[in-house]
Amino acid sequence: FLEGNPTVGIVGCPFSGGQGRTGVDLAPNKLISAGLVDQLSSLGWEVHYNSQEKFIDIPYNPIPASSPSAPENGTEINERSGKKVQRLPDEDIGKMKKPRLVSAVNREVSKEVEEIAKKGWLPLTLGGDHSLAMGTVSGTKAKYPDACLIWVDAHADINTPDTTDSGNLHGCPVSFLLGLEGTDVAPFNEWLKPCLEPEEIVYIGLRDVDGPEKEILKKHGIKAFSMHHVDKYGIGKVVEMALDHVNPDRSKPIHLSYDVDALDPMVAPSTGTPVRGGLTFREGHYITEALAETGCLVSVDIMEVNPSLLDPSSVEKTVAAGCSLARASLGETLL
Ligand code: NNH
Ligand code: MN
Ligand code: MN
Ligand code: MN
Repeated sequence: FLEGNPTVGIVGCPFSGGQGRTGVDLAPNKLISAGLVDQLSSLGWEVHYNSQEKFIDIPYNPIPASSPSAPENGTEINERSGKKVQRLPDEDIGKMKKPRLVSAVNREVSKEVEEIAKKGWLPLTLGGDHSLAMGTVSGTKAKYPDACLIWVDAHADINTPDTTDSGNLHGCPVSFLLGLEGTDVAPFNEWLKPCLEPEEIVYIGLRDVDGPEKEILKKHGIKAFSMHHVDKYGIGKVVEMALDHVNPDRSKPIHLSYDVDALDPMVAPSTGTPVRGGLTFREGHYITEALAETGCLVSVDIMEVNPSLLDPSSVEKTVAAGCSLARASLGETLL
């Protein structure tokens, strides 16, 4: 599906507004500092890398209005970009936290991913938290309307604004992409149109799914392979069954959205919501290798690395895992 020389457009998204912990916004720079650009070039890819500024300067408040560092008139200097930015208020809407910020950032991400995909390149989005998949998947779908989605995660991220307990939008992107009941809300409905059908998504790695999410999966007949299935069938069979479900002829473009918390916390400890009993290093990488092997991968997300959590060796492990998942997705281990 890609055109010309194999080219990857890296979209670094230093964004943490879809959940409660800071630090996940540091991941793109960490992954890049770890040498990802050179690593992908060595695999024979032409690599383009965005400036992250446009995401940093979006004018909703990562700093709470009550913060002493927010001056009277609401303007402040953004530490990251050095630019003066106006902070607009971003009150909860219903249970949703930071809805305007999450929406505005994803709108930019969606445009950028769409633009890269339309050049015939592969967008590789480095999160940031997983709310960013609203942008990445809708951007991919704008170029490839028949793309299927493989969601690798401990969580289903399919809460709606009504079912979410936490109010964190990183737990909700899939419901918005599907257009489930309760997602046709401002500000998201100003730009994000439902673009995914229930039979176009498949999950791998689930082990921490909320009650209402289980109901939604059942109601819409959404295919999910949990860790129980990985144990029962082995990862090789699980990936084959997953592909048979969303891409039986291996003829459709594939978007891979990879939350590193799918990996066991021993493999990827520095992430916001680790859950025991996850994918081994090999199982986690096997998925990316098998997808690379199909030749159908057109877009990849690496999400939820949080370099501010735990000790330096945990951070290094997690960043290294993020880089190697990206490399394996782009064919590193194919012979
Ligand atoms: N299901 C929970 C929620 O809606 C947790 C989601 N957390 C994640 N998802 N890390 O990948 O908030
Ligand atoms: Mn996730
Ligand atoms: Mn997760
Ligand atoms: Mn429909």
